[in-house]
Amino acid sequence: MSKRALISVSDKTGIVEFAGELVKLGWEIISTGGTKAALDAAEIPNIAIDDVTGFPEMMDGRVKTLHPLVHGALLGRRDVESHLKAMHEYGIQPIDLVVVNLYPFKETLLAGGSYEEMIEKIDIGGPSMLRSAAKNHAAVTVLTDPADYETVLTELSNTGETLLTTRKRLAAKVFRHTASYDALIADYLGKQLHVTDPERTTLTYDVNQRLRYGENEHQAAVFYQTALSTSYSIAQSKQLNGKALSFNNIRDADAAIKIARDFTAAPTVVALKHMNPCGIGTSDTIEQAWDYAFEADSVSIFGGIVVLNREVDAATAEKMHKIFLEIIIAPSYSAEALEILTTKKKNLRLLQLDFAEAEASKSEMEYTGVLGGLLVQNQDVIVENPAEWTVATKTQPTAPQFEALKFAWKAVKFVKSNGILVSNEHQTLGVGPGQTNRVGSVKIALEAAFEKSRELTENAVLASDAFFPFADNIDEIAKSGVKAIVQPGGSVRDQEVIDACDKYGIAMVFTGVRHFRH
Ligand code: 93A
Repeated sequence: MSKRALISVSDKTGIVEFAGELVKLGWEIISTGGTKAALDAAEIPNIAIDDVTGFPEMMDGRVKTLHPLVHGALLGRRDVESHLKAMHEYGIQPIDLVVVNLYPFKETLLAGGSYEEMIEKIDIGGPSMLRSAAKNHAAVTVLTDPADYETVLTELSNTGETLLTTRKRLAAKVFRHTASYDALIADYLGKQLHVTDPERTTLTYDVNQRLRYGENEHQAAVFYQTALSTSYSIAQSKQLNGKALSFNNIRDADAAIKIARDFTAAPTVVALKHMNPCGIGTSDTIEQAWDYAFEADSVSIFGGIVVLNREVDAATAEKMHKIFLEIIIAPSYSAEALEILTTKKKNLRLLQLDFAEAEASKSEMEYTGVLGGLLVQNQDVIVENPAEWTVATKTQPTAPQFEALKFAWKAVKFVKSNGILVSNEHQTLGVGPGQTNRVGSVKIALEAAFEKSRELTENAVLASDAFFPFADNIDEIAKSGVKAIVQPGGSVRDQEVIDACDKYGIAMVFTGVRHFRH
């Protein structure tokens, strides 16, 4: 009796040629509807699945291969007497080779498939056959990928059988394939519910690119992207110029676009170095916003990452071209700006990023790796209403100071803890990130602000990402001349801190929300 192969493929690439060779080697072929049509058209003899099961394909194809005469033929052990007896008793003729690739779930999704279409693209019979065949790889060869057709044909024409090592390799490939297929369906269905539950973790990742190295040259690294990510991400941005992004570039660029996402109302420029903002400027024009962000810290911006939230015009491009920047990211560039930025700068990484889905990207989960596990949380995207802030001190902030406090509070959220930030209403003046005691961060931020302008104006204010544990911070701030502070409040020593502010005539506002960033 000739050996039997079952072929049921959505992607019909190379299938006619493969089946033709199998027939030449004396195999009998069983096929499902669409696959049969393709084989018939090429005049390759084959048996309809209906003729094997004795049932028609039914329910719009939902049930076509789910039958003991198929699964018994795949799962029955050829070395166990009772299995052979069952096959004989129920007229189950073994199937030794399966070629299946699944309904194109991902492709349909990327093409904008409706919910109803997606449900129909959940393949049930295909993965079942793949799993049955893969479990029984002691006897059955299973193919999901046209790239493996040739190897199998070569082995079959050499000895009439495939090698056990080949069958094992193909079986492992099947389970990888069905696992990622199911994970994608789980992600899709999870997203339908619009829940922001960290347990709704994304399960499917595709390699975006292999990186030259990780954080340092002796570390190997890969960049994975989630299969269903929004377009507002570094993974989905379009690179117009420059070298490939490095590991550190990707992290920094990601941090920078998260800052830009919170400043959409007015033209804004964010400059970032080593995960911390070094300058944020906002104004009526993108050129003025650049000037503010640059002046905020004209030293640190060297080799930095810059995100602009409006089209880059020629005048702004001209200014940016003068200094060394690692990456520029913007929604678009005028033709002239592009010309200016790429002239003599073939290494400058220019990225185009669509801001349309910036808001939607806030519902994505945030992941941090730890040894032996993964931490998953919502992003720090709480909506805050400054009208609900409370003034804790006797001194009230003036209207311009209040505007500056709003700006400083939006910006300090992105500074590594302990994070302190000094600003006016349109630009950062000094950033104090990541010190192990808060006074240290206060000193750094104030020193940077002084270096810039010697004397702080009435409207220079200070923000702290978490409460002040002691009044010593206020003594330090008072020396600088800063007259308004914003912080979450909530320390057991709040009263001491308030009293110190009152002593110096400093206004202090409590937001009630903390923004740690580790
Ligand atoms: O709808 S199904 O889940 N039910 C089945 O019984 C079944 N059997 C095979 N999908 C099923 N298939 C899938 O049909 C295969 O995985 C393959 O992707 C596709 C091939 O169909 P056709 O030969 O009609 O083009």
